[in-house]
Amino acid sequence: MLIRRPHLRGIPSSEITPEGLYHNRREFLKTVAVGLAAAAVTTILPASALAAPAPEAARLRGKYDTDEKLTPYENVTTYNNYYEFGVDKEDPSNNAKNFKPRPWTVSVEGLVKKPAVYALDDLIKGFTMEDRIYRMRCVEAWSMVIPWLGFPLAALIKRLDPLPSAKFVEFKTLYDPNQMFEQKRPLLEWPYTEGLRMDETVNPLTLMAVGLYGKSLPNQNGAPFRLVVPWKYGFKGAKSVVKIRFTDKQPRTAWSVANPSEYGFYSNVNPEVDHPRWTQSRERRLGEFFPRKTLMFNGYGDYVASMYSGMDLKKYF
Ligand SMILES: Nc1nc2c(c(=O)[nH]1)N[C@H]1C(S)=C(S)[C@@H](COP(=O)(O)O)O[C@H]1N2
Ligand SMILES: [Mo]
Repeated sequence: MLIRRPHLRGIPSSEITPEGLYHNRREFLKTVAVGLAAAAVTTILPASALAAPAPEAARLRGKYDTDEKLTPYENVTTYNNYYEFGVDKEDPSNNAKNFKPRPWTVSVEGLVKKPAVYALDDLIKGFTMEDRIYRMRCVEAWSMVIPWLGFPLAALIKRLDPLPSAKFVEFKTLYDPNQMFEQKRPLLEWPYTEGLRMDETVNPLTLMAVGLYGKSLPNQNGAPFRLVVPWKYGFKGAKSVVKIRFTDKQPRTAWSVANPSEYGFYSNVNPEVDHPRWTQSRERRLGEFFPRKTLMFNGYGDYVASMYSGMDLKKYF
C-alpha cells in the first residue's frame, strides 16, 4: 500500500527541529524503525517520514495553513488533554506510553451504506496524507499551532456513503479501562464521545489525523487516528477513534453531558460567548507571555461561517 505524502510545506527546518528537539527526533526515528520491523505494520506512516525533511525551497504553505510560528513538538506532545490517561497536562505523555494503537479497528455504524468493522489500514487505504498547519484553541483558553498529518474527513464520509437520512456523525474513543485507567472512575461519560453535523464533517478543514510534525501520532495526541476540527474548541477533536456512527439525531457529547450549561454541542470558538467561569475573548498561545485576542471561529470564518448563518450562536454555543 502506498500513501503519498507531500513534504512538510513551508516549515523552516529550525521549527521542525528546534534546538533541543533534535535528540527527540532521532529517538522517534529509532522508535519508528523498530516498530516497522517488529510489527510489519501495513504502514499508515508514510515512508517519507523516515527521510530527512524536504529542502527549504520545495516548501509552500497550502491554502488552509496558518503561517504562524509552530508550537514546538515538545509542547505539543507533553501538554495534553486526554482524560483517559489522567487530568493533568503532563499525565497523558507519562501514562500513555504503553498504550497499544495497533492493531486497530474502526466500527462504522448507523445510517450508512457501508457499515462494517474495518481494519484502520483498510478504512483509509489510498487516501493522500496531507500536512495541515492549524491553530488549535482549547476551551481552557490556551492555544497552539500544530502541523497535523492527515486527510480530509470528507474523503472518508464519501467512501462510507451515508444515507440521506444521516444528519450527524458520532465519534467514539476506545473504551478499555485496563489501558486507560481513568475510565475506572466516572470523570466523564465513557467512552469519550463527540459529534459533528453532517455539513461540518465534509467541510474541507475537518481532518482525520494520523500524525503530527510529519510523524505518526504520539499516543498522548490520540494515536492512531483522531478528529481535528480547528474552528471548534479542542475537546471536539476525539482521540483514538474506534467508532463512527451516522445518525439522524444530534449525538450526546462527553462535555455537554458532563456540564450542559458550560459546554454545548457546537462549541465553535467564539470570543463573544464567554464560558460561565472565564472569558473566551483572550487566549494564551503556548510559549508566549502576552495573551492574544481570540478570533471568531478561531480565525477560520472564511471557510466555516456560512454553515451557521441565521443561527443564534449564543443559543447554539
Ligand atoms: N478521548 C479524548 N479525546 C480528547 C480529550 C480527552 O480527554 N479524551 N480531550 C480533548 C481536549 S479538551 C483537547 S484540548 C484536545 C487536545 O488535543 P492534543 O492533546 O492533541 O493537543 O483533545 C480532545 N480530545
Ligand atoms: Mo480542550
